[in-house]
Amino acid sequence: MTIARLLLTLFLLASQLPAAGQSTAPPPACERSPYDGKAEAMPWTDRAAVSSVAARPAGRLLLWYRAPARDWYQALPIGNGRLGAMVFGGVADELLQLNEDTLWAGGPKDVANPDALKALPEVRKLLFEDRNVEATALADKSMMGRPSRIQSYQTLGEAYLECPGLGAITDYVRSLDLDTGIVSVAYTFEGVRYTRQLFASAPANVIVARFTASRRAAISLKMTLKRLKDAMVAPVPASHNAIVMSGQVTGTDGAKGMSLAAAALAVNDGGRVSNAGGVIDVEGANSVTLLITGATNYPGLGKGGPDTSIEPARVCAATLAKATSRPYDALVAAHVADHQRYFRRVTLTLGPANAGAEGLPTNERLDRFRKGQPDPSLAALYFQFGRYLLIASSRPGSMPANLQGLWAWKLENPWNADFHTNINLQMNYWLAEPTGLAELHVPLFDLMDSLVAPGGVTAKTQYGARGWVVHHLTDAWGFTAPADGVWGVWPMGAAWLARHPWEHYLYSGDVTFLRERAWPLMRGAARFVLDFLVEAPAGTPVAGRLVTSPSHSPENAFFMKDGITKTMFTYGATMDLEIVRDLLENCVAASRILGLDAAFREECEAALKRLAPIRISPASGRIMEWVEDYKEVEPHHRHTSHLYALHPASQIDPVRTPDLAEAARKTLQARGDEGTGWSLAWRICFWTRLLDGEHAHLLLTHLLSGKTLDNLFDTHPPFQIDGNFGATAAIAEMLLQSQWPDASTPVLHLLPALPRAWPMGSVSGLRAQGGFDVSATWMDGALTEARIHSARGGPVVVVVGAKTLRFDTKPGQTLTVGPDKSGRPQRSAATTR
Ligand code: FUC
Repeated sequence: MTIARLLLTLFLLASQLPAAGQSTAPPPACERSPYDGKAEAMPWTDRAAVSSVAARPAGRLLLWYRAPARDWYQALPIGNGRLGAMVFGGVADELLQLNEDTLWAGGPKDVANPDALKALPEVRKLLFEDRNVEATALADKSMMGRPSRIQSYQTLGEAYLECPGLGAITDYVRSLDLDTGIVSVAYTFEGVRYTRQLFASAPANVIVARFTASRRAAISLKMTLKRLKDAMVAPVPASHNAIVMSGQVTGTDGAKGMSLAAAALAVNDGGRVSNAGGVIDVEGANSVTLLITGATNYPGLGKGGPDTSIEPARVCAATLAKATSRPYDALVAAHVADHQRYFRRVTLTLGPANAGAEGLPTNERLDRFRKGQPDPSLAALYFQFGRYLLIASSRPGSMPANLQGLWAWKLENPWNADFHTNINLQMNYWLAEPTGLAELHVPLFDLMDSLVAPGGVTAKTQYGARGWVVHHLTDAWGFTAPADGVWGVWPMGAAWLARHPWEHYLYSGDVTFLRERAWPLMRGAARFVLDFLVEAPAGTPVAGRLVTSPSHSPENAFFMKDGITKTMFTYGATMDLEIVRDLLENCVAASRILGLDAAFREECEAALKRLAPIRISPASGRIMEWVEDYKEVEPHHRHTSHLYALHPASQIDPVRTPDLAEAARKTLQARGDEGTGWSLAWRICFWTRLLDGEHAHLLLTHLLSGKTLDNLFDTHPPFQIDGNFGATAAIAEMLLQSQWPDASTPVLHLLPALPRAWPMGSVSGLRAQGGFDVSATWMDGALTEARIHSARGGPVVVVVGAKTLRFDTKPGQTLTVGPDKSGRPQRSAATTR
């Protein structure tokens, strides 16, 4: 090297060093401030210098990376339905952002607005007279909930960890194995291979973090718990190895809410552990298992305000004591068995395989996909990730999955990470039945049960109606009134939700469930609707027919006939009419099956005869979104509410209603192929129902390349989990659709929307309405064999390509449907499994 070169190199090196007195290195993790929630993605810096060319770890269904997460959107989620963590995977500085799914600010309140009932006739009159602006002002003044805002779901806090690692780190790898529900981190430092395994155990109710190393006595770490406000950490009295963080939340309104606690305990093999100052300090251990848990004094859905008899710190202590009594091997074995009980019900391979892509770290694989490289198995991974997320965020007894599942790092999260009921909450559960996770649907029914009483008060107070109502959002405290703005005056939330327990019945055929849980929910939602419907007066386009009023097509605005005035407020928006039809038809079917409530059934039937129909615009050939053929303010609006009839309901389909299906296609074409994450997921479902696998796949490609973060979370933006769940359901529907419309003969459509991009593949364990379990393989875009297991027996129609096959099944029987010599499917002998 010449002297000049040497000088230049020295200069360049020096210019990269911090100036004297100025340090750019972040402090060690335990000394950092807790997060203030301001930065968009919760950044994180690991002091270790990581470089890695590590090979892909073993495991078929992996998200994996060669560097620690630099922000929350790269961190990996674990959860047991109740407790969740985002694992950053730092070497010297590790961060676990923690959640407990009941941790909401606020409390129960009677929020119904008594002025609404008086204003209702006037609001309706104004809307029927096309005086929408005046109607908006009056509704804004007299119909909004009191208050009209809810409080946020909040983070539990963070666990900060420090480990040795200030030096060169090689062969770093972190991964999430969807099949085991375990996040692993491994790296080499000073000749020692360090490994961590982290998981959220449902059986033990704790988050487990296990630290091991290739050399004895090599594990040293420090760990503490923090929260931006409302909580303090301390050592657990009379313990040397446990810490507890306790506090009480405050809302944005300053009101004190529920109490919370998080606690951690270290179980070491060798070395020493202490807990001075609320920091767990482990030195020279052979291995360490950290157990972390959290609790609140939330009393349960629908059970009033915080329960002062519950002491969250004590609950945490009891949980940790129980978990500590089990050796690590037993904890991990119980977790894996519990996770796989759900996860392994469905397998999916989509080909052709792309070994190059599959061997890449997930972020690089996504980058390649964004550049247009085909990668069918990325869609299969995304599908299984969606199932993983539901298993991790919605378990029997837990809260339902909210807008972020249960992973949220702020005190005030986007849209409060609430339960949005004008699409998002419902979308979260579209995958539950078809992808073999029916039990995980139950938290939604628990939430619905808890809304019947407050929703009944709102129905009576605001509309003088029977039954129960929910508007466009709810929270952990039974909020059911209109929220946020006049677009919140949309009393169709309960009516839409009522589709869910009905579908749970359709998939299982469980009449006891239908009678005991579904029917009361459906009937109550329908009673509200029956009382809410009004006859459209003379002079309106649907004069003499029943319509909803007031009404919105969530959350789209239109120009009034003057072409200038913008409004969202109306009567009889098409989506409402479709939801009402769906609910009343389902109630008629359910009451017949149950042999119950004949008088009520007749009421439903009478209303159905008078309900305003879905209409096709003579001008555009599209499904009309409103009662008049108004022009949308945003033609590409993210909601496509007026296609509810196509999906999730089954009022429109290409075979039975070809004209409406064609109008739906035109509607979708006009809405375009761009949208938020969840919006694309819904559009994939629509195209799938139109049996257009190519268009469905195009939008799935947009979702994966444009609305998917490095950790495969869906982004609105920001992160919103509905898109993950909705697209998972859509992929299932590309492979299998089932309808049991009149609850007599289920119809199963095999490979209804298979795109050319997936010419070969196999799926097992998908569920179909009528109690069927379906597996299929295909090659060159055509079915090679399907096995259809019937749990309940009974007739079934199977559609494959152009063929329609009819079978009578016995309970427990498996049908095999395969191709004949010409490659077309035919019926073969029914066999018993
Ligand atoms: C609906 C959507 C928004 C967002 C919010 C949580 O209101 O219109 O895009 O997803 O829910």
